Amino acid sequence: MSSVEKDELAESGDTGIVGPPDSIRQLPRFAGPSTFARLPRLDEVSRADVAIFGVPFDAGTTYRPGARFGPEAIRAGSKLLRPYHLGLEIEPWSRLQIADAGDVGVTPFDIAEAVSQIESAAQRLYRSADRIITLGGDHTVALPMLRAAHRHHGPVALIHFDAHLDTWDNMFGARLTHGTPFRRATEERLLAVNHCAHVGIRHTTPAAKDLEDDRELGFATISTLDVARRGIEHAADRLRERVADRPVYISIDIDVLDPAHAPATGTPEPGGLSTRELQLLLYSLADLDIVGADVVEVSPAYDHAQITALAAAGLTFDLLAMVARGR
Ligand SMILES: [Mn+2]
Repeated sequence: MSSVEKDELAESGDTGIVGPPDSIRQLPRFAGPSTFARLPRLDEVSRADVAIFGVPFDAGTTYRPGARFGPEAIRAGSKLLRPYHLGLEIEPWSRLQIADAGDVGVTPFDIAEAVSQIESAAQRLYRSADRIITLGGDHTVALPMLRAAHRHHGPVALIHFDAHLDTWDNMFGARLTHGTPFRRATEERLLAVNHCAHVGIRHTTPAAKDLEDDRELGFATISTLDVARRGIEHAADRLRERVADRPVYISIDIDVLDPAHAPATGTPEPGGLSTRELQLLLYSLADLDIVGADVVEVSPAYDHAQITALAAAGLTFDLLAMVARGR
């Protein structure tokens, strides 16, 4: 079968699933409306197995702002994504109806109000989509998304890829910030306690006690150095053991990657994972029951040649392929 025929098959099979337009005879990849991977908008299909959901919010940021432009940057970085995932040997959008739900309307001025707007919009979105993959936005947005995921799927085992713990109690007295979502999620019992883990923690943190506090909340930590010293499969085994057969929510802060692989982010830390290391780790987790995910903290004003946007879009595609594999 030629690649052109294969492309067409993915886009209009007997399944009724709607995919992207034909990039070779209909509409080139750099043209047309900007949905994720040129997929249909949610209002163009009756319902979706997975909805892509933009949350352009960054008022919870402590250092570099700009992640409110993350969703549009990730969509722009997604235009070259082709149907077949070579690593996981699957075509996500001929298996699943995937659609772009657009961006939530969210205030840039009031964090509490924004969090509640995001939560309500996600609740509404679950009426027409089983699973949501969120494009951030700063990491604050994980809290309302976890609230909505909890209502829909029950307590989830969180696998959190990040350079930072994001379980601090407050920042400048504020309890809703991009450094606190997983402390709030734990307090609100949204997570399957003792089945969650951080991956990629590294370099500096305000105090040694942060790790102790984090352990008391019920998290395990696999640092970047752990991955480097003991290997990716070891990390994957620990994570699979940790979450067992529970529904999994994957949160990817793009700063888990080294600044060489993702320079455009709010709080960059040297010594991170490469994009390829993170992909290998994700592919080893593809058999998990992934019920939700987010890719956050892309701040495109600091990007060069779309390095970060391409990584974030590629990781979003990896997540879609993982969901397709798990079903
Ligand atoms: Mn984070």
